[in-house]
Amino acid sequence: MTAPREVVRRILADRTDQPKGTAKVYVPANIALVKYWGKRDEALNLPVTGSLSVSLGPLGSHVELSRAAGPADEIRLNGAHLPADGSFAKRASAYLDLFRPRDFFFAVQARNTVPTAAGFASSASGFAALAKAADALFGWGLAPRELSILARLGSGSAARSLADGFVEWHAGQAADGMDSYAERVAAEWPELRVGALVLCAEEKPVGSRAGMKRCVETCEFYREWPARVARDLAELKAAIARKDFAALGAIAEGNALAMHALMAATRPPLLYALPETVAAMRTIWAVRATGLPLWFTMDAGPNVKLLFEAKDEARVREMFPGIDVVAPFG
Ligand code: 2P0
Repeated sequence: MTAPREVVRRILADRTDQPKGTAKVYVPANIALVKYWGKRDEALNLPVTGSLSVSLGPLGSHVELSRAAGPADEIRLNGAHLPADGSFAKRASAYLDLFRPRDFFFAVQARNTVPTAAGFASSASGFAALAKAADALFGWGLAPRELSILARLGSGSAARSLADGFVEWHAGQAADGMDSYAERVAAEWPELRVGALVLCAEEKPVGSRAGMKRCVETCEFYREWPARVARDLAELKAAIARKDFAALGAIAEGNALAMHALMAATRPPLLYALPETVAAMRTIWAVRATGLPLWFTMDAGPNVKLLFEAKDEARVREMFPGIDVVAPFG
């Protein structure tokens, strides 16, 4: 097994580590249409399967990175100083350790435009922004593929947050993960809309990292998942290429429900849906039966992300007042 530090050493090769002032970057959050669920290597966040997401344009993470004055990392999130022993600061510092020069501490100012309670994950954009900011601060000039690999070492889904639009993360096969990176799918879809339906803003009892590990280890149907994902990925890419919204919606919704079926068959079971989640799904199915092309996807939590096209936005907002709507293609 290759250690994360060894991967970073291979990527950075003989690049310098002289910091240049302050680096300021932004990267979008992303939402998977075909999900990443299960790892073949936990240390390197190498996935069992590929996945395909859409980046959320203006919803994401701004990060400013520079050298800290004192002898410890200084991490601020949305203006507030984070205690060094908190879970977020510890995870960020452990990530920065992977490329920390000797006797060097980082000042990190992170600001999320993903509303924290909106049910869109911010860890993907957070770690992707840290990787991109480090590249800028040290002037490494990494290629997009190398940057995606570096981001993946922080959080798997971060590999997909370094490009706009549709992004495919290739699972890869190499033990060191050098072929496991994400890249943009060449397609535009200006009419596509993603709506966040927030049903519960509380922290979930089992995070996705622990949940996917438990699922791979105990769900007897997990062995069906790779073939399902391979089919969904092929069909989704074809649907994107011909701009077939009903197909995109059906594949994304079906893939999310298949992932949640695996979760339900995990021991002990993982059930992220709340009664409100089920009610929302039934409403979506009922209005779709009346002819409105509205679909959904869900991640490891109770909130629902609506998928629709711009022409239907007013009707969707009527049905679900208070949703946050994103146009991923501007
Ligand atoms: C996804 N999720 O494709 C899937 C769907 C959750 C459900 O990627 O352990 O936070 O850092 O690699 O990236 C969430 O998992 O997990 C996730 P790690 P990550 O968006």
